[in-house]
Amino acid sequence: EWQAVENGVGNTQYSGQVTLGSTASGSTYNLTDGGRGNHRTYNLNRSTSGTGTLFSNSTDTWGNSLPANLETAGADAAYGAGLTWDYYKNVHGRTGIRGDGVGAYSRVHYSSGYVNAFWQDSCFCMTYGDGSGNARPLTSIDVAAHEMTHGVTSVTAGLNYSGESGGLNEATSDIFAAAVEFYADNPNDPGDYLVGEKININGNGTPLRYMDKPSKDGASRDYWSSTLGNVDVHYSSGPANHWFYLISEGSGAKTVNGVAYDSPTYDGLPVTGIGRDKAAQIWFKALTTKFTSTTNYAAARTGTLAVTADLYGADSAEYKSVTDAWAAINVGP
Ligand code: ASN
Ligand code: ZN
Repeated sequence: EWQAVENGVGNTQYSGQVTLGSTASGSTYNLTDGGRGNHRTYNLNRSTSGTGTLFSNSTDTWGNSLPANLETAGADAAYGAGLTWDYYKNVHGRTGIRGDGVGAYSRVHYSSGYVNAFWQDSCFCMTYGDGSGNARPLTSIDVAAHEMTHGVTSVTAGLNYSGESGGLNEATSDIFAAAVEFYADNPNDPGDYLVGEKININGNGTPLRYMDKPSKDGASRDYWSSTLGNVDVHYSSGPANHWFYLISEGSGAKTVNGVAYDSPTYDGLPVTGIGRDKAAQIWFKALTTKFTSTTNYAAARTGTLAVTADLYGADSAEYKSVTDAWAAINVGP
């Protein structure tokens, strides 16, 4: 059946009023993003299996910012997926998670009081809980980009989700979560090097993770050590998140979009930032051309240096900063 590609209005919880891609079939609008590979957004309505129902209505206006209604989480999830689609397409030339122009799908309102979100290769889909207590639905831009990036990692490097490669897998999701949030340039959710700052996951207003100094969360590692592969992948991501912050912004104290950072180095030596756009380009190229399922921190260093030499030359300032940033997290030659 013919479906017309439409632009609807999303009244989101985290990002204000936004444009959402939809499709029209007769007098019914569906939250199927016709301009982005037909990425679909479903309402699980507290179920934990299947796809529930595709969000649809007769107005093409989705959600209510506050108080949120059942469509609101759908609007936020659809917006985050659309931004992530646009980021990979417009910045890295990758159309869709597989690069084949085909969308995935999102499911919101998973279970009750569920404080997490996840990607599954098996359904090529991502799923969001509603949070519980003070924690809000997990449908912020950075969480959406984090989960969708798990799909990209899976079909490219395929980094195994344990040991050091698991930490690099998690860091890849946090790195592109930050990159997408900056790309979005949404005044309601300005770009930052924090993960999950909008969802109040700890109930006290603090974010889930900090890229400038990962140990601020009380569990993540700041630096590589020989025991790094023994900790949870959401903590062994710390040194690579820290690397990304350092290579983007440089070491020491800095304020970006009103957020104050202070990034230390293992060797006590300074790192000069090259900007997050170049940093993201280096990580994306390494992820898609150098990293494999078993890449560890030492191999990630080698891979990023190889692509930096390709992009900027081995005598470049960029190459020196990439080298310095790895040394700053205790990964050396
Ligand atoms: N939200 C978590 C993540 O994407 C879910 C998990 O532990 N896999 O990393
Ligand atoms: Zn993850």
